[in-house]
Amino acid sequence: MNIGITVYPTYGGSGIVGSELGRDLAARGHNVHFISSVLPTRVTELGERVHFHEVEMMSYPLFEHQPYDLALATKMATVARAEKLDLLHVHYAIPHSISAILARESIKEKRYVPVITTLHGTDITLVGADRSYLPITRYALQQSDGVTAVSRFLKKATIETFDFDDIEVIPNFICPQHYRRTPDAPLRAELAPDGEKLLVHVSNFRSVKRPADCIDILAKAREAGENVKLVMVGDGPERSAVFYRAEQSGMNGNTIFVGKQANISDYLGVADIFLLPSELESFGLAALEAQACELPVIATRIGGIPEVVADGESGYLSEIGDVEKMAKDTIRLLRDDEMRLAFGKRGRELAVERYSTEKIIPQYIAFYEAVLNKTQAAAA
Ligand code: GMT
Repeated sequence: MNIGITVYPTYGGSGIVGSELGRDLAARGHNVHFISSVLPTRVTELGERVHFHEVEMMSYPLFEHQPYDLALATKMATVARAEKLDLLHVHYAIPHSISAILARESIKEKRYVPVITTLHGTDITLVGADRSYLPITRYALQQSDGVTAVSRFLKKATIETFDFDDIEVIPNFICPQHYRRTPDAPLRAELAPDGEKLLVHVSNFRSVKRPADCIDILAKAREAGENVKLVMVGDGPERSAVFYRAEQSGMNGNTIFVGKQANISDYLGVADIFLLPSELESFGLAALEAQACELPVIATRIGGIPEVVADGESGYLSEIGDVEKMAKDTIRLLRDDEMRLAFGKRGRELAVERYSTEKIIPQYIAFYEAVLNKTQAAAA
């Protein structure tokens, strides 16, 4: 197949999923065309089967905001015709699915290019549900030729908010060869030179991730006598607030901010426990990546997280903001090596059994085929 993929190209779960899906499809012999403003972060190599088409935008003084959606639609239509795309697969509904639908409609006399929209989370729960976007998001869902969601939770939220239920749940995935434990890597000694245990948090430091809760968990663990450090991976609007919290609670000497990292698995592979105290998470890709690296996960019981983290088996779930319980669970796992390792092993088992690329990518391919058959039958 010739597949067009659009994602938000910077850091963020939906961009990672769309990029890794494209890479995997190319490895399976499909031709993948990324259409985006810049090369998506995880697409490091272009090649015979992986192409990149940059969305160009003219700047004009009349525009207070650049109409990216239109420039994207134009690029999608141009690429669809030139590269004979079989379908356009967009990640994150706003505005990608509307741009794709515009592109499809603008060229449909010449070639009908079905649009598949994958919902990731805030495109439904936060942004899409806002009155300013709700009607157009519902229209985008209705007009897409196929819609997938990354969790059962997100499907349910979409039905409730948009009264739209023709949705296939295809969960996020990891490559088990890439995400694995590497406890003897030199990075472990660099981060924990005195044999400390390592907690790790990975996010884009937005307020929904509640990254400052990680500092509170660390502080409580250290108060309880644990020789432990916290590694904060990523960057975003909350970073200075988190830094301040670390300073205020005297934790700055035990917290290492490493910023954005291209290879998250380097950090997950050498750590001991993963912290994800989010307020909102439709799937929790970071938790899945951590489990694949055999890290027990301390997270909140929200959104799609209970579908990914088995409470009491591969981690512990708590209510939002309950740092007391999260710290207690963290301390229990820090003190009991056998239990921590068993949780890690169970997490890896779940990640590989349920969410490996081998299992999930064929589900996308089958979905593409079903949508193509449906649209071809409708045209005949
Ligand atoms: O969080 C967002 O605003 C969007 C999105 C992103 O691009 O990071 O995150 C969502 O998609 C991820 C990949 O499917 C999920 O793992 C995240 O749970 C989800 N974030 C939220 O629902 C807050």
